Amino acid sequence: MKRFLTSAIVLGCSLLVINCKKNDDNGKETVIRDRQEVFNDNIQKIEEFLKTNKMEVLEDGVTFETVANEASNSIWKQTEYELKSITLKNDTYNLSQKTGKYEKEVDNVEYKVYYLIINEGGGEKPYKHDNVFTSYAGYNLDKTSFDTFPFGFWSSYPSLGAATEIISGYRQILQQINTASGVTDNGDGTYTYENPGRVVVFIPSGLAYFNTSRTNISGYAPLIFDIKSIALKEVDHDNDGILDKYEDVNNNGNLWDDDTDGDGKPNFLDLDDDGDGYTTKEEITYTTQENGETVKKLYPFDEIPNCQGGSVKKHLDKNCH
Ligand SMILES: [Ca+2]
Ligand SMILES: [Ca+2]
Ligand SMILES: [Ca+2]
Ligand SMILES: [Ca+2]
Repeated sequence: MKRFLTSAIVLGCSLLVINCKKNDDNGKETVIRDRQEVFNDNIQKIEEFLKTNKMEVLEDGVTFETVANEASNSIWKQTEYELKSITLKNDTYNLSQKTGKYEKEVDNVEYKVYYLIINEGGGEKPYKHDNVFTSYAGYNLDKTSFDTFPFGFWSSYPSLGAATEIISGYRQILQQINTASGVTDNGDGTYTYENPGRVVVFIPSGLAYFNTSRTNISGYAPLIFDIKSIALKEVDHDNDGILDKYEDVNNNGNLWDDDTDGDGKPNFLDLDDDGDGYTTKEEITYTTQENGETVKKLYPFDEIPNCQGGSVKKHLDKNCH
């Protein structure tokens, strides 16, 4: 049984794992190395690390110790936890100060990410846009710890209110493990959780801070995280009454490419999805009688009607409202 504090959820940009955006207009230019070249260099260092270190799993965090190249107890060769890898793309979008629109980071690299599942977790796997409560310990490849956050924090993709956006590699690996099986509100500002998912992941810098250095982290450095996944919340980013998961109109797993009215704001961030001048929330509201009074309600997603003669739900069809 583990405890965490709710007060830990409100955080500024001092927390290392958070993907704080650099100020665009400070006039300083950084020489940026080629992303593919940096990845090639990073993955070589990561694989060398895996082959020449063993790992011990502690209750909170891990320790590494140098062993002979490809020794049977190296992370590369050991069999206690399966060493897995996955190919991930950088899915970071930034709000452009020039156009006022979200634009995807230009990055075509296919990143190989190594990870070991320490515990599957007894809860659910998060959807990419869910808010997730996680805790972590973070290490550099020189085995120094750059940061730990044992109490945990809420993250969001993209950032929403007090829940901050985290680096792409951290966020995406959460989809490989489950949250805790149960979280109990103790009523005193603390919660208790059981059987959280836990993963140790080796993240190339292109899915972390890339050229930006941070306290205890150098530019272009790959990072190691030991992460516990504790809880998730489904999100309605634009608070229009439709959960993010229902705003993937073309059903391709990517919410950024669904922009029904073509105004540059994807539906999950657009208050008026079809651009007819009536907000989505207004369009999915109906009135009914309850105890002799007229009340307003929102249709559950499945029950939102089409326009007469239409083929899509009315909030996506500008021919009616
Ligand atoms: Ca929504
Ligand atoms: Ca889509
Ligand atoms: Ca739109
Ligand atoms: Ca509308």
